[in-house]
Amino acid sequence: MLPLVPAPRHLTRVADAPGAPVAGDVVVELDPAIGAECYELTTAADAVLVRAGDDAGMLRARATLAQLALAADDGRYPAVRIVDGPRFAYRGFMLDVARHFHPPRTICEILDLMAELKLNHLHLHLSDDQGWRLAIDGRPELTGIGASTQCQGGAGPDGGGYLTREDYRRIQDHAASLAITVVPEIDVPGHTNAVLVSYPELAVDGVTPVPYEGAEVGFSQLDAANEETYRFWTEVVSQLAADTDGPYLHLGGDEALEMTERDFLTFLERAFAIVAATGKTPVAWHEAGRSDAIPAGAVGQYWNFVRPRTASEDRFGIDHADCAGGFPRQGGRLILSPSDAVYLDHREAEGLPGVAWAAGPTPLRASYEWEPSAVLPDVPDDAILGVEAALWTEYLGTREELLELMLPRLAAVAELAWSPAPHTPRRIEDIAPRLAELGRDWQRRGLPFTRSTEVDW
Ligand code: TNX
Repeated sequence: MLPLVPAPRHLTRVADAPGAPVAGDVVVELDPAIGAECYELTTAADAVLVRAGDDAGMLRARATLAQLALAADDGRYPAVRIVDGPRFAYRGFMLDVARHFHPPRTICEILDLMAELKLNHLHLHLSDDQGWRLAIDGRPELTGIGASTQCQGGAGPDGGGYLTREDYRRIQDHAASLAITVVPEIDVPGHTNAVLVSYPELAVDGVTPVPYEGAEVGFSQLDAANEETYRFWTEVVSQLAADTDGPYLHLGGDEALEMTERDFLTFLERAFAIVAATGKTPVAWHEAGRSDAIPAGAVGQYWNFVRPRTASEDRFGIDHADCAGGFPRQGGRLILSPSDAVYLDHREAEGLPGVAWAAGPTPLRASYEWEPSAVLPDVPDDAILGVEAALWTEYLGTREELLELMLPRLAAVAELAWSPAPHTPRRIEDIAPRLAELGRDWQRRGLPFTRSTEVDW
């Protein structure tokens, strides 16, 4: 056991260990010089000392203490001294509540799991062709007909659902208590069939489409030439910006595959500006990097492969690295979500649930053994804001289905986003014993997870 670091006099003593067994004191100190989300943790026979840069750092230390408690077999923490902090400022998880609606209690449970893994941004995909999921004042049809549908497939009840403004408030409050920022996404100009069903005047031909509950993408669009489209977008964005604590507002921008390039770029220029005018930082999927009107500081989210497909390799002739590069070239940054590594709706292996459109199944190994700084060689390291895993829910209708696909791969992604860049390539063997430890805890708690073959559970 290490000796307890002598406690400076200005420390506060709190009686309870943060959610873990310790016989003596937990001593905590905040010191901004330690850095955002950073902490120093010392455990000894009967006491714990935590020094943290901010409240988030305190919570990250608590997550580490909870993990140390898992490793302790005599009810005590092992003696350690840990000096720790994140590699990436943005470590995210995206949940699609549009294809299948998932209620606030599931979202809050996911927030708890994220905090255990030191993830700090929850991106909620709140609208898509199959449903609109957030109440907007003055736009009742969005949560009427627009929210009444969802994708077919997956277990769970039929029909959609949506978050009230109060639900959204409560989710953000719970997130804030865990030092997690919520990033809301309303996906435009494509992925908008549910909007067009609700407000057909926004469709190019003004014809009301039929509600859509399939799993295809790329067929819908808002009318870029209609002023009504921008009035709609301004109303939605104004409320969402006012209700959102965090700095980001995600506007989608992906897969508007039947829109002309001119309409796409016209729309994006206006949509970006409307978001920026609220003071929020716009975020968009990397196709939006084709725009030359990206506001300074905006963030792109890269979803193509760990090795970006070139124009000649891509089905639609898109040079994905070049597209994504539009953000850093205009003073913005990038979040990396390579689909063949961190799209967790992909099955881990043949025969398991999940899709496989990216590069076939996505084993645990593929989620862990990639290096963020190597994905887009032309993008400087300081333009990489972070990493985000994504869970699309075309076929995931229940909490159990979500968890089974999230775990254990989310833990592997969380570790690569937190830990320092390795000197040698990451190997799944390095993390496997720690995942097994988490797995024993998930099992005790009755959480569904995939028994990946790379881990000796
Ligand atoms: C791609 S890549 C999507 C989603 C789908 C997902 C299914 C991107 C930004 N969008 O619309 O749900 O694949 O894996």
